[in-house]
Amino acid sequence: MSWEWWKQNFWRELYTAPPEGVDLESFVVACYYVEPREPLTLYEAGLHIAAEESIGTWTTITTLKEYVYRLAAKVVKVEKRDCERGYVWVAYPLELFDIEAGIPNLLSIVAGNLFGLGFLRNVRLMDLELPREYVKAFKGPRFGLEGVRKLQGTLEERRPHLGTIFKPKVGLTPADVAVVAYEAVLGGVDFLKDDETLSSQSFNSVEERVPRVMEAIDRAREEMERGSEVLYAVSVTAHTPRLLEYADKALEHGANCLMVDVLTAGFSALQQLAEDASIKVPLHVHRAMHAAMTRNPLHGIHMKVIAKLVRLAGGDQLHAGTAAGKMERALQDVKEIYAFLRGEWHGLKPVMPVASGGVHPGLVPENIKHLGVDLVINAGGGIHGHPHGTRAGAKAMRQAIEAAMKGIPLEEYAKNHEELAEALKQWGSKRLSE
Ligand code: RUB
Ligand code: CA
Repeated sequence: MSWEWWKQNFWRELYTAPPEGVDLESFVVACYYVEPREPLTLYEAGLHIAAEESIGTWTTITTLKEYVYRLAAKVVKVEKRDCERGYVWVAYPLELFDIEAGIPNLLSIVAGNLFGLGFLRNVRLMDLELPREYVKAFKGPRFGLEGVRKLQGTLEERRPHLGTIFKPKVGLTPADVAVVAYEAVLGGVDFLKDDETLSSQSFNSVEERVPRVMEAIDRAREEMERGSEVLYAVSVTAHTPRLLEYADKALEHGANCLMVDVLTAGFSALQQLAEDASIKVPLHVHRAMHAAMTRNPLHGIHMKVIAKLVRLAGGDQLHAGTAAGKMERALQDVKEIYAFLRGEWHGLKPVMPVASGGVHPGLVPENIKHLGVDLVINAGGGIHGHPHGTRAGAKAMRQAIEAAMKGIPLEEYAKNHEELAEALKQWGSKRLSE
């Protein structure tokens, strides 16, 4: 059988199916943006992806038996945008996956070798449709959006939660971090978190900082007679055995939330935390390193896919981008990711999105306008950079949230809210053109 014959006939047939021939209940469907190198067409590029990631390779092989054909991935749709550049949908039969092997196996197939194929100039996994049977094999978030709201007493009020990140991100002693926590809670934050580069360094170990921060939170809550919980997400990011050790230590010392950098620690580490029956606290998911995969619009993996995987793995809160802030973003994408996190998905609980990165009071109304109120609005510099310190900074953020919720322009609200007025003087405010 010549290569030419294979390519033109059998190959196409094996790796192609009409969309109506694919039952969405028994296929995983991946959408890729593809830029093939000449002379490959978009459709042929799709065939190569389907072959490489299921039962084929670069040439015909003598070991391929007929009974294996049922596992061939299928190109089900091709949509050209510009010459041979465009979108290809590849349907992978469910039997191809070891569902019990979970996310690593899923990614090795739908996001594996294909990224390195030399005849593709660029290729980006845009989205992943998973059948019910696949999703149902995962427990998903234990608390989710409503569970976190319930824990924090905002089921009725439904305002955004205000969060802060300790800054500087590393270096402060546990005693100084506790002072920052105390001030932030008095200023009105609902949520405190370690930054993504902190784990349990010599200058600030988990066992030293957790009891101090928890004590500071309790002291502040008592002073202000605040009944509802303030969560502190302790970063336990580490290689898995160490991560589990940190999680144990944090919980022993009273931690009420854990944080993991999901892309550096791995989806499996997150899932292990989520499925450990002894861990009865929400999991806050940071996405440091995501932009290496998500930022280039032509290559890599779309953040929407990462969001789906985090929901499968059991994250309760996920950094999902801002409408206005310091990190690169496309607003429409951010909105779609938020909609996915909060929407119905085969019965898995919704995830609480987190808007973070360069947020300050002047940006709060735009974030609420575009992203709604079911989220955590996080500010590090935008709180601790307030000219009158952390407590005033947190107050200014709360005032900005109140103003936005009441539909009152910030400048107007600042007339009788001095912390907000100071913050606006420092950083101004911003309206998006959209
Ligand atoms: C923000 C911060 C977070 C970023 C990450 O600090 O420390 O790590 O939110 O970005 P600051 P993303 O408020 O001082 O800018 O949330 O987009 O993953
Ligand atoms: Ca950070």
